[in-house]
Amino acid sequence: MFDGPEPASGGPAREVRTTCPYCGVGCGVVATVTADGGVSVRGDAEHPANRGRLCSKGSALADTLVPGEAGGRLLHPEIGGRRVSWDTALAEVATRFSDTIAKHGPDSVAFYVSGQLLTEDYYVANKLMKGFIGAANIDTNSRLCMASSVAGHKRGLGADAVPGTYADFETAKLVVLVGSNLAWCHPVLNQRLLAAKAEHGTRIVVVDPRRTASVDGADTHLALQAGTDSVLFNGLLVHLHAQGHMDAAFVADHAAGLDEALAAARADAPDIATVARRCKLSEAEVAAFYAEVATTERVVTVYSQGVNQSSQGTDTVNAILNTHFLTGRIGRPGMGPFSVTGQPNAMGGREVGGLANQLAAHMGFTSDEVDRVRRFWNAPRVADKPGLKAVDLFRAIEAGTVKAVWIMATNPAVSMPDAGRVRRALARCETVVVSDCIHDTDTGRLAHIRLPAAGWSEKDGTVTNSDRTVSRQRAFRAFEGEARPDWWILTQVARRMGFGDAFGYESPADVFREHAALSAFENGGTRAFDIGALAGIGHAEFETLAPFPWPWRAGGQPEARLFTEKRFFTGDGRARFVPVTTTPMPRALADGALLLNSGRLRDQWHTMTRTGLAPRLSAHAPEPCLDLHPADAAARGLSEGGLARIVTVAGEALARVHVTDAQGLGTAFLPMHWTDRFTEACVIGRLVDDEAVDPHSGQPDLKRMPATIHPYRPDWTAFLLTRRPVEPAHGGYWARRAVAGGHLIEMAGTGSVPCEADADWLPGFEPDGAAIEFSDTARGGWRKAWLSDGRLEACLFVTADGRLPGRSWLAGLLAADGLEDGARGALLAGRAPGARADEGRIVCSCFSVGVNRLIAAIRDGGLTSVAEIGAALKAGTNCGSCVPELKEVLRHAHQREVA
Ligand SMILES: Nc1nc2c(c(=O)[nH]1)N[C@H]1C(S)=C(S)[C@@H](COP(=O)(O)OP(=O)(O)OC[C@H]3O[C@@H](n4cnc5c(=O)[nH]c(N)nc54)[C@H](O)[C@@H]3O)O[C@H]1N2
Ligand SMILES: Nc1nc2c(c(=O)[nH]1)N[C@H]1C(S)=C(S)[C@@H](COP(=O)(O)OP(=O)(O)OC[C@H]3O[C@@H](n4cnc5c(=O)[nH]c(N)nc54)[C@H](O)[C@@H]3O)O[C@H]1N2
Ligand code: SF4
Ligand SMILES: [Mo]
Repeated sequence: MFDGPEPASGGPAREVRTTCPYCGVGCGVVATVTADGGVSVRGDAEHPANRGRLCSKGSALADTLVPGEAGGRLLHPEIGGRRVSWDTALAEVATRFSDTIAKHGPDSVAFYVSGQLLTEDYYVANKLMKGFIGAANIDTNSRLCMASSVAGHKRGLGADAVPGTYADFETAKLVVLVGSNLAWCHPVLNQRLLAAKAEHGTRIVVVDPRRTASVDGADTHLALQAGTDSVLFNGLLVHLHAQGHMDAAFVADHAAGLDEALAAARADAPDIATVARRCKLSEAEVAAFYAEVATTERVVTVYSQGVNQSSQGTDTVNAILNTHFLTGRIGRPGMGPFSVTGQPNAMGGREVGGLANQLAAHMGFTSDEVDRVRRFWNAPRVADKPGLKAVDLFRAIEAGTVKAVWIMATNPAVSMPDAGRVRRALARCETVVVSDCIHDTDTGRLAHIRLPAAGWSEKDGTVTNSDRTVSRQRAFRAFEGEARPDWWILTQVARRMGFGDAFGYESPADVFREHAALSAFENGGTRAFDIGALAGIGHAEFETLAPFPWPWRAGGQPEARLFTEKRFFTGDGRARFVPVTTTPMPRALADGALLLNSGRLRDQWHTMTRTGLAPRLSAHAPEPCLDLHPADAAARGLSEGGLARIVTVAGEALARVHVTDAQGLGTAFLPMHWTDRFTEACVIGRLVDDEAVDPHSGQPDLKRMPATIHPYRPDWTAFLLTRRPVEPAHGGYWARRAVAGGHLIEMAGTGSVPCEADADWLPGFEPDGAAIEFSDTARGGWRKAWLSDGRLEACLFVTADGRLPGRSWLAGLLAADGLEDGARGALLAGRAPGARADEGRIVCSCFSVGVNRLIAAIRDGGLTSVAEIGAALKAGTNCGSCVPELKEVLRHAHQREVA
């Protein structure tokens, strides 16, 4: 058995340098482990990505390291829900896969993996499937994330390579954020950008249908109609060309295809008036943007999911690249197209070939490449054609042609479009294996075999961030329970399938060395990804490996910037202009329907399996909220804080309503994070269908789903504070979040007020201790609290008139060891005598400052700026992620005063 890291046992505190497991910024983290095993984290001042900074999620990393079952960890392998030994589980996986292949051929099995695997895990998974099983049915959640950028890069640059480095954000004069909410999704990079702006006035333009937190730091917001980015950039190409802003030497000597691209752009976006009309912007806005780009040499165009997650994502990427080729703004400091990657190792996955249409080390499926990889791996049957992309893969599972699937480090029952179909497909699949660190995930519930994976702090290997910097993730805690790293699990299964000779790895360093060697194998400068300098790296060197950007060719130096010589990875070395024609909306929008957009919140990570454990991260957005424009809300009889039912052709959901003019008219926004584990069905994947995918990248269109929205009018509302999680079953609305010491569950329903005798509305809810209760006949409800050994075990407040006390004080009691004098008597009133007002929703998660306290301080203290708020309450003075919201609160508090 592989033992892994040493547990902390006595001795002085030690510090370990590692990398944050969340976003693609890839910040360096220094973890300090004390003698008793306690962990604290700080930003690594020596890491080139963050130079000491961390955002709210990175700062709260230690809070998510909750040991054992309380942390929700999957601690042991399971078959059919019963604990088994590793040996039994590994043998079962190997046998089931081998048998299926023997009966139905290699294409009847599949892996669905993730940008949250380490490069070493990813390499082994890809090698096993494409080299030894002999099919290319391994795809990754990067299909939902970066696939359009990959395809766009390959068409334009000849290789999937981000040209620049983060330093370009600081040396640019103009940074254009297209479909990227950098402030929430890449917060440390955003902080670097804002620091540069403060220093030398970098101009920032945000192109996004919503007014996001990123707009707060920007000079201009182009709130264009969703899906019209390609019109905007086609128009820009036409404008730059017409106004003589072409770098003629670059275009003549280093690019190809301008005429065709220009012709297509002219047909799509002949003039500013047409662009303005199609994008629903004013002509003045478009003209000003074009003039600024035309007259600024150092322009960085940053793009992310607003571009990628679209049925024309690849074309939009190329429309952006085209403008950089025309002006020769690439391969030079402070300029270039810049795809910011989402997951910590989205890039690593692309390097090893984790997508079904790649082979390995930036190679595809030409016969030369297949032959090269076959010789390097000494593999019997390397796949010679692409495999199924995510949407098709799950459809094949549904159709029964894929009979065994192994899902690693991703939660497709939530994150895939048409997640209802994905769940049905998995429910009927003969063999579903799920490797995850968390026990109870929506996907894990559908598994036959569950394998406990080592998580961040226990795993060891490398990740690559958005600017191609490879960093080490290092282990500093012992494996939880029997959890083991993914590369080890895969290696063990490969050996049991009879491929032991090719899977002799005993450590991540063994895998990394081979990966580095393959990247250089018969490369000769033809493939961008080459880290041949590390092909002979020893264990000790791997331990101390400092962050470096690729390529790092044998005998050379790491190259932070690509294309400095203006040579691209196309056969003739020229960059390729690609003609782009904007396609119509992929789905018809019926009368009264809104376009449902989806994306991320500041403090949650995807399906919340880890960030959902941290009370301080869950306080920022306690419930799933649907953002609506005031006019759209009014037209539907919806108001702030009410509940909405969202209906699409794929499914339904319930969410809390947030009315805001940041949301464009005719559109709505729902966060992607909530799962069945945290709410009564507000799973984003159940609302978005899988009909619209990009023809080049296979990336689904996730941000433009027609939806009708109706009020949900409950007859009763309630909340429950409890030490143990509960999943209500009353058929109405509920949402759970972590609070210190337990869980807070908000509920609402129709019909008669549930009474205590209704046993099944709170299945499994059996609090310890003695109860005190109060029947609130005036409000048609009741309140009850359970106390044991002088501490609060649970309390339940139910009302028919919608009025309930604030939750902060009661939640605080759950965290406390015992009740203070007077608290017991005040319990069922829900508020301590003389206590200060309820904190309300938490805005600053670093110092737990809520919206109610902010408003009171602004009013009572006459505060007028974020700096004054910081001085008075500390809010906004640590990671700074909440500054845009502090400004919003200031604005609203003052507006209300005026009104
Ligand atoms: N806090 C947090 N940070 C994260 C993550 C997380 O879960 N939580 N996940 C990480 C991952 S994997 C990823 S991929 C990144 C994603 O990072 P982002 O791409 O920045 O995040 P999203 O919120 O998905 O989408 C960005 C924006 O696209 C806009 N948009 C929608 N449609 C259009 C359109 O047609 N045109 C334009 N121009 N914009 C449009 C949306 O309004 C949204 O504001 O974030 C990473 N960082
Ligand atoms: N509608 C809509 N849908 C979307 C998006 C959107 O914007 N809108 N965004 C899409 C994008 S960009 C992405 S990246 C996806 C993300 O979607 P998912 O990949 O499904 O989301 P996660 O919650 O990050 O799932 C990761 C899982 O891996 C587990 N895990 C973490 N570390 C490890 C490890 O080391 N080993 C193993 N075996 N397991 C581990 C976690 O506990 C968690 O269960 O969602 C996509 N879906
Ligand atoms: S910016 Fe991204 S990588 Fe850096 S601390 Fe925050 S989540 Fe982690
Ligand atoms: Mo992503």
